[in-house]
Amino acid sequence: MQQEKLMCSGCDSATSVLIEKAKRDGIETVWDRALAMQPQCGFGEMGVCCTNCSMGPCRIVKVSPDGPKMGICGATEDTIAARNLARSIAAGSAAHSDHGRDIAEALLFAAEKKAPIMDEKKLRALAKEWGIETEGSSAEELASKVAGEALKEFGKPFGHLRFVERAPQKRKEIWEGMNVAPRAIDRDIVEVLHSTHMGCDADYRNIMNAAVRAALSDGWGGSMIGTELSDILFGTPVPHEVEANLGVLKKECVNIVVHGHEPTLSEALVLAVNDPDLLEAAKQHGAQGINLVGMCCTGNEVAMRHGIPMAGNFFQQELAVVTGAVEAMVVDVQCIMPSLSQVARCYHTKLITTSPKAKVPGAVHMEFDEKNSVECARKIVMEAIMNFKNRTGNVLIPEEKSRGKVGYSLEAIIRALDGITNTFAHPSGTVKPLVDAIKSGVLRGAAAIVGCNNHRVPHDRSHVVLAKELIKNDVLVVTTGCGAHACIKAGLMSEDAVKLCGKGLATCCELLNIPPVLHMGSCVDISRILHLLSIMANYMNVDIKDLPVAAAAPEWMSEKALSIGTYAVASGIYVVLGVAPQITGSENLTRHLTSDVESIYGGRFEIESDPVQTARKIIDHIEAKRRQLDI
Ligand code: NFS
Ligand code: SF4
Repeated sequence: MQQEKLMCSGCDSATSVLIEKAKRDGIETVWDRALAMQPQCGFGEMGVCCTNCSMGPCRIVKVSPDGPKMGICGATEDTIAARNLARSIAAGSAAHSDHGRDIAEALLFAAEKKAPIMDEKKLRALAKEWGIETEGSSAEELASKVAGEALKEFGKPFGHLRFVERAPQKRKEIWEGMNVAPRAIDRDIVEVLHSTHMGCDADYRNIMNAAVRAALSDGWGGSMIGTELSDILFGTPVPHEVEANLGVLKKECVNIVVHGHEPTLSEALVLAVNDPDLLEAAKQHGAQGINLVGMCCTGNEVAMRHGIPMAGNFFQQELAVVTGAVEAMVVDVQCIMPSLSQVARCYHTKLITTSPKAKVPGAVHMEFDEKNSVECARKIVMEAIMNFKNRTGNVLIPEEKSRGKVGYSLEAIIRALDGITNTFAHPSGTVKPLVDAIKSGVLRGAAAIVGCNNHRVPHDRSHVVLAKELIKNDVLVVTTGCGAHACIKAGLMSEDAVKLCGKGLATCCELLNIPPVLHMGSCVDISRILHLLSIMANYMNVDIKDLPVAAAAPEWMSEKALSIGTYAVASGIYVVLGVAPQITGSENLTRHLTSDVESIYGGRFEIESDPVQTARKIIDHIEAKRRQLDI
């Protein structure tokens, strides 16, 4: 049973075919290591292992039979579990926000170099939103000012983050009342590290307040900066068809997989693979062309903006190499399994790291310089081309691939909705059709399915089963990250998926020509969802917590996912986690997060591993919210 649970249960054949090949080739994958790891450490699993100082590691023990359970310094299970969780949330917020900072710097460099700014309209709108004078300024001047203001968000000494203003008034009051309104991104993250230092904050509720503020500085800060500035610099996504799954690799071509997160690298690669000189070089080296495909969140970014095929999600990264057909796996930051270097060694694949923040022993490091992005990308592509001749006969590209429509940015969703009203105006004016559809009950509500893969759940199954259950019950699904990969692979972003919908949702999809599962981007793009919900709540004159919406991270694993879940809850959203966070050793903390916080923020966590039950709970939540709104 354990083994069966740990293994890929065959959600898609491309994955299972390559797991078999990995076995034949003697390659160990994430599933093998997860199995070898059993049983996992119970103290760690429950979040009550502390290594915050060198008197530890501590688990909680009783000195006398009736005494309290504590670590050596007297930290209780509540303190230890809360500190561990808060530090994870801070790390997640740091990862997303540092990504946002890199994008702001890239926008600044682009402005200096007078490189193209792809969405000037969005740039001008954001400048206006931030009170920057736009009249008479060139795009470069404005880009430079907006980037400068964005960079100040990380360390400004006074005030609150600018994007907090996007939240409904009632939400801002709740945050101010709790003293958790995010101030400056770096500061809010640092404060968590300070207060969770040995001998500092011991009150789990207070620790969680600091963690909430750091998480909000991710969702309404670093991530939102990442998304908005990426759109300005590289273009705001529009809907179009893409192919997905490992079958997108091409036998006759130089295959380059770009994996990681920041669009700066992937955008430069998109330019480089279309360079006529490099295409010619590929031909001279015996290939028919260059095939760039995307993996994980960076795959979402380039699919959304350029229609680059989506090769797969987190648990498929090793398998991409196992095909034997990948000349280069080019990575930047986050969600890159260090095992890739071991796997790559058994094939001809070059693992190329590009970020000074993420080097892997055994990989080739070709540092990516944002000031000289295209030249760096060209060198990387050439490295891949020259590796084509080293491909052995041990190649297996699975046949399976699917198609679907991606690219539903906030703007694209609003434009699609415009299909019914034909009244294009400011976004806030045009959520009317969506709100009308929800009010009339044609649509019951909306749910976000986000997050990673995790060996504790059969690969992709929870994402897919949950999405199917929801659309069957007239709940519109929006998705990002590895959840989005799972959904497109399962065909849920295609026209055919309309057949799986309830009558109301099917009608909406046909009328608007949209799939029932909307791809909204990478994990930083969950900020698009926050923005959409704010606009809807403002339009309806309610708070986000009043909307018939919910979120689920059915296969989550990363610290970023914890930060996302926390800012979602603190923004008033009901969030179902398919994998229990490492907090269950503290009853108080578990109760706090799954129950008590609801009376503060209106959102809360739920832990539910069964995707059908998850759907039931989400639908019940949505129906309860409808009743409260009297619709
Ligand atoms: Ni987001 Fe998960 Fe990673 Fe993306 Fe995939 S694992 S938290 S989904 S690629 S960040
Ligand atoms: Fe142990 Fe306290 Fe040190 Fe943690 S901080 S390792 S509980 S002594």
